[in-house]
Amino acid sequence: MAVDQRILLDMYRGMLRIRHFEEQIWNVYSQGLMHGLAHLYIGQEAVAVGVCSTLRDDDYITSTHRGHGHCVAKGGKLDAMMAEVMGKVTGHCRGKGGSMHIADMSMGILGANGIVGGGFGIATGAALSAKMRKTDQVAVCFFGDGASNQGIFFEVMNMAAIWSLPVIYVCENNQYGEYTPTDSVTAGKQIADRAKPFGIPSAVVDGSDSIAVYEVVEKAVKRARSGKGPSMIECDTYRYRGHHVGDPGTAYRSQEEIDEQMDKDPIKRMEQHLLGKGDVNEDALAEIETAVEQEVLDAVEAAKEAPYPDVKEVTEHVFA
Ligand SMILES: Cc1ncc(C[n+]2csc(CCOP(=O)(O)OP(=O)(O)O)c2C)c(N)n1
Ligand SMILES: [Mg+2]
Repeated sequence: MAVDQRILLDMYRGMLRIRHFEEQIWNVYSQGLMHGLAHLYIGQEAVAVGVCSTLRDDDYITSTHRGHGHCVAKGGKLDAMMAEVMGKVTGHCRGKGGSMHIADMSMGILGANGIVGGGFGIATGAALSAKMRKTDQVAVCFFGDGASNQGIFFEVMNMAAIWSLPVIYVCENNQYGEYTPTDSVTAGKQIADRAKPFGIPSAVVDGSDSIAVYEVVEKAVKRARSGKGPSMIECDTYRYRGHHVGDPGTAYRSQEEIDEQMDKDPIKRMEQHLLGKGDVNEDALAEIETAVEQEVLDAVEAAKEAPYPDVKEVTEHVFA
C-alpha cells in the first residue's frame, strides 16, 4: 500500500530539519561557539526519518556518535538540542551531555553514544524490558558499519533471537568507519547477512530513499510489536561531510565518488517524488523549507542567549 501523503510530507520536513540543523552546527562550530567536535549526519537523513516515522512516541531508540539526525527524527526539540551541543543549561541534558550524549527518556531517546557499538546492549535491554513489562513497545538500535565489527553485536543478536525480543537493528552503512573504507575491514558481502545464522530476518535497503526505508522498517516494527521477534535492516547510505567537523573528508575519498553519491540526495529525491505525484507544488515545498530554516535559526539564537549550567550542579544527574 502506498505511504500516506501526510507521512511523506512529514518525512520531507523531517529531513530538512536535520539538514538545516546540521548546517547550523557547522556554523556554530566554525564560530567557536561549541566545545569539542560534532559528527555531521548530512546525506543520511532518509534513514533517520524513514525509521522514526514508523515509531510511536513511547518506542525506544539508541543512537550513535553521529546521532543528531536520529534524535531530531524521534522528537528531540531543535532548541534543546542546539543548546545541548553548545553546553547550555536549556539543553536536553542541561548542557552536560553535549553532541555525543543527547538523551531524553520522555521521548524514548535512550541516548546518543560516544562508544561505537554502545547502543547494542541498551536497545536490546530496553526490548527485554518492554517484553517483561508486557507493553508492545519496540526498540530500534541505530549503528554504523564500523560498529558491526564489535563483538557485542553478535551477543545481542543471539539473545534477541532466543528471547524473541522486539528490537530492530538498523545498520547505516555509509561506506566508511572514520577514514577507512568499510570493505577493507569488514568481512562478508553484506552486513545484513550477519543476522542469518541467528535466524533473524534481514533486508538491505537504499538508505537515500526514505520511502523504501519506511516500508521495510514498518514491516519489522509490526513483526516486533506482535511478538515475532527481532529484525535487522542494512541501509546503504553516505555521509557528505568528513568523519567529524574537523575532517574535510576528501583525503580518503575522491571528489568523483562524493559527487556521485550526492546525486542521490535523499531530500531532492523526496522533492521529485512529491512534485511528480502532483499533489504539492514547488511553492508549498519552499514554504516548508523557509519555516524550517527559521525554526533552526531561532534555536541557534535561543541557545546563544541561554546560560551555561551552574558549576554547583556538576555532580548532579550523574548516575555512574
Ligand atoms: C569502542 C570505540 N572504539 C573506537 C572509537 C573511535 N571511533 C569513533 S567513530 C569510529 C568509527 C565508527 O564507524 P561507523 O560505526 O561506521 O560509524 P560512522 O562514523 O561511519 O557513522 C571510531 C572507530 C570509539 N569511539 N569507540
Ligand atoms: Mg560508517
